[in-house]
Amino acid sequence: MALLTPQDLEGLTKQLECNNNTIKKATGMDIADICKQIYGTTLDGEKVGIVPITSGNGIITNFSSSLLTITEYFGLDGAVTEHPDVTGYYEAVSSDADIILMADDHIFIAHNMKNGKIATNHVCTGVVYAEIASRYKYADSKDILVIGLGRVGYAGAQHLVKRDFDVYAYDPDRETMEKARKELGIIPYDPEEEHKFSMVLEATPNPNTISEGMVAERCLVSTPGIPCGLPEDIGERNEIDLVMEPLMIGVASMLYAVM
Ligand code: NAD
Ligand code: 2YJ
Ligand code: MG
Repeated sequence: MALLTPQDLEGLTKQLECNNNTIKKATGMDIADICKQIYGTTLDGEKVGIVPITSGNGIITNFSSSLLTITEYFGLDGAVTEHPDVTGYYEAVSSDADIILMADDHIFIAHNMKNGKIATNHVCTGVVYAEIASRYKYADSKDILVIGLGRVGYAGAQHLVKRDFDVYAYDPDRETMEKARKELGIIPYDPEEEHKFSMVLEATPNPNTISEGMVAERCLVSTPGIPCGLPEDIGERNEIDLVMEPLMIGVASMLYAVM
């Protein structure tokens, strides 16, 4: 699994604001509106305990401080615990945090201590980027393309099927495709096929996953995938609205998910 790097997390607030503007122009809603629509919840100054975790590859520089930035961006009362791991968890719970945020190399969770709700970053990221793509103002049909059906893309595809879109999907892994066809009812998409979509969710860890034959001239590419799957020249030749940010949009979705 791809780990975030400190470089990915530089200039996050600027990236978040820039993406929020794109989302507003493309959907008429901002990130908070989109999250409210998905989960039917609101945020109200909750106390958030952010616990650094040292296991596996260890602390990622800027990770906890980025989580603090996003809690503050949404008007929450965030704090990074002084100690990591179990001691940090004890600190956060003892200081009466409403929500705990913490991540190791495998999973990143938000846990609401007051109502018991728990959410993972991979599911919440898939769902929010899918929802953003699906709300494209200039969409020419209900067809939507999902590229990559891993932890993030699968959750996104599932959300879109539930929302009654015509969900086409591609993943090079045959078993994954078969599972998504059987369990979700996605329409298998062949990347060699000429079918231009105006809404695309890309959730792979690879670059250049999007080709010219996939995108309509006016298109929204919504992608949590790092690095970006959209080649620059394709973006320039077509009128593509690009939503792409390494952490904060997914975290916003987690916070609303546990309210
Ligand atoms: P994963 O490894 O579970 O899944 C990736 C999937 O992409 C796999 O099924 C793989 O077969 C598929 N894939 C690879 N190349 C492809 C191609 N050319 N076309 C179609 N599919 C292809 O990974 P994940 O946990 O789902 O994460 C996906 C990406 O999203 C990673 O880059 C991860 O770092 C990133 N991510 C970003 C955020 C964020 O907030 N921006 C949050 C979570 C994950
Ligand atoms: O506390 C820290 O600084 C680190 N333990 C954070 C680790 C962050 N984890 C990741 O970046 C992994 N990709 C897991 C996230 C799962 C969601 N894709
Ligand atoms: Mg994100």
